[in-house]
Amino acid sequence: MRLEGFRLHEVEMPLAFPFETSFGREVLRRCLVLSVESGGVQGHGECVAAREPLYSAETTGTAWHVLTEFFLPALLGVEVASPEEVPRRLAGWRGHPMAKAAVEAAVWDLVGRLRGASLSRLLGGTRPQVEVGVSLGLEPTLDALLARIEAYRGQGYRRIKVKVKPGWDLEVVSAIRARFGVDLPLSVDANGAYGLEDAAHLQGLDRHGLAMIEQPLAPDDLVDHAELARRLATPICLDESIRHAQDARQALNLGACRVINIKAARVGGLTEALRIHDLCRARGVPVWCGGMLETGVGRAANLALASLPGFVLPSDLSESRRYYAEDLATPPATLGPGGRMVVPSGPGLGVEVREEVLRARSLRSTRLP
Ligand code: OSB
Ligand code: MG
Repeated sequence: MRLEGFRLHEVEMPLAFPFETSFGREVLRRCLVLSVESGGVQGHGECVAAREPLYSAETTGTAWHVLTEFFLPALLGVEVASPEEVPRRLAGWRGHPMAKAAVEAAVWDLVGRLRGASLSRLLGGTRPQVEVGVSLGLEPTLDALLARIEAYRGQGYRRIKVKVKPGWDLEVVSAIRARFGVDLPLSVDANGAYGLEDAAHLQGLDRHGLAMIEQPLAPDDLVDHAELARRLATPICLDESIRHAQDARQALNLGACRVINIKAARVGGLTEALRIHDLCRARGVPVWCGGMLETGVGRAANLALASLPGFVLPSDLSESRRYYAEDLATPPATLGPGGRMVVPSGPGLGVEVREEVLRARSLRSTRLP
């Protein structure tokens, strides 16, 4: 298919609940929505880069820049045989994985729609439904967090993940265990807030039977993660540290983690996400699909990815209403019985973009040609 045109929107979406991590609090979420057109059919991809470079170095601004100056002009009018060709054509430009992933996602959606195949099927998904968990931000008080957990547990989420940071960790996990018992599937995510000097402190988590501790140390500290792993009984899961399949292989060889959180956006696209999935599956390493507070556009792609056979742990995929009062895509993602979410089976992403919401939330837009 020939990539005949692109349209890019920067949108601002009010979050249904503010989301706070060790690096900051989000109330309004910025992201980009990219559309690609071929033969009168459109594919859509979300760029999850945030307003500020906190989770990683990319921002909506840097993504806008590299997309409009480099990536989209290089692909405009180009004939591509398959979505895997997108990362190959963009490989000469270093970095900017979230911007690259958005282009690739839009092309996957386009290909699915042109062929009448769901993204899950194109990727090799094997499950019509996936088990999901919920990721809870830092809360002003412990009581507020416990109330949130109570509510989400009642809705059926299969695993609760709570954000932690120095000063908001051991007591929080103790209180959750005291209130909900040892059987509640529970994990913590530090977004790199600790150092190896905190190893003895983090050992205090071991008695709580956590499913995992996600990204305890800084993204670059693969060697220190391996050292920490030797000192902890709690399995380490890496998120920010894994930028591509090479990182995944080296992290596993070093013993830096036992679980990997796969985010297609963090690793430069779905093709690289598949490589990590295949590597982990071959080595018997469990993976799950991470989230970046995506709108319905990005979440539909995450659901398709999470339907692959190696995604054996509950993914960070919550219902639309957990994130947005008014989502960008329809139908909204909802939780079914047993804490499962249905993987869209329609062509491509299997959801439709609500153009009126996209336009209403748009801060700026551009098109090529
Ligand atoms: O570290 O997994 C993370 C959200 C924004 C940035 C980083 C992370 C997260 C989440 C939210 O944990 C997961 C979700 O989308 O529900
Ligand atoms: Mg994380």
